[in-house]
Amino acid sequence: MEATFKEELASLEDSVVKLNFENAIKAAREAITRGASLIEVIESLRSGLNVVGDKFENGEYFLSELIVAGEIAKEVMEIIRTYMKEEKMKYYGKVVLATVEGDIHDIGKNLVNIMLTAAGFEVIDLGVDVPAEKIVQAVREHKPQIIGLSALLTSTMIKMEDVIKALEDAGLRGSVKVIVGGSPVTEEFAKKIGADYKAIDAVDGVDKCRQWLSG
Ligand code: B1M
Repeated sequence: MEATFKEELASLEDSVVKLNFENAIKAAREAITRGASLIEVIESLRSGLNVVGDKFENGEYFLSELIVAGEIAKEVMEIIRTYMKEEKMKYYGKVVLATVEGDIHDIGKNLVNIMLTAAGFEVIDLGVDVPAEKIVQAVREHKPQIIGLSALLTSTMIKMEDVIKALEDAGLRGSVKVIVGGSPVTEEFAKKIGADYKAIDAVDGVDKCRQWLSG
């Protein structure tokens, strides 16, 4: 009997944990073909990556394994991108996205980019390891309504505050909403640094951006 999409999702998660590149890609494709939503695929990928992260933390995996997991995630995201329906019936506005200075994790940010673009936003993605001054410069140049900041390290999330301060110093804070995301970032931290919102995940982030620009 053919595997169901739930079994394929479980296989995707397991293949990410076991760093089996080919199986992970196959399972992601099969899961979608058999009816899994793209959000479910993202969640299985994320669960698998979380286990890889735990294994890295407890010394079972090393940096090389973390790198392979990142490569698998990129390939799965390419599949997601090809299936993502572009519903650009409405143009919502511009979002500048960046992973903050010192941090090179971009899987979550890139997912947010794919989903914002599909939802009808123009995204200016500044990439990873982006200093506050570069973000301020991008706000001057592109005049976005929203800035989305990502950080995956407890040592770099503090750079989000630098961005907000730099925007204030440049007299630009009032012109943009700032949304922050990434696993170490809490709602309390977001409030403390003066961000407008902490996104739980990409879906939540896109919903908030839509809500802000729909009014
Ligand atoms: Co690194 N890493 N890593 N890593 N890595 C973590 C984050 C870690 C938690 C692993 C662990 O120890 N458990 C740990 C951080 C510990 C800490 O700070 N407390 C860690 C470490 C220590 C490191 C290095 C320091 C390792 C070393 O060199 N010794 C190093 C740091 C390099 C640097 O940045 N300067 C490093 C490097 C790497 C790789 C390059 C090998 C690779 C990244 C590849 C890449 O991104 N291109 C990597 C990976 C893959 C991970 C894990 C395994 C997976 C991260 C990921 O992509 N998650 C990670 C373990 C974990 O997260 N549990 C780990 C999936 C992704 C979809 O989730 O990014 O949270 P996330 O995004 C979500 C939401 O948070 C939200 O939406 C997304 C989708 O739903 N979101 C937003 C995120 N940003 C948003 C912005 C928004 C809205 C929503 O704005 C609108």
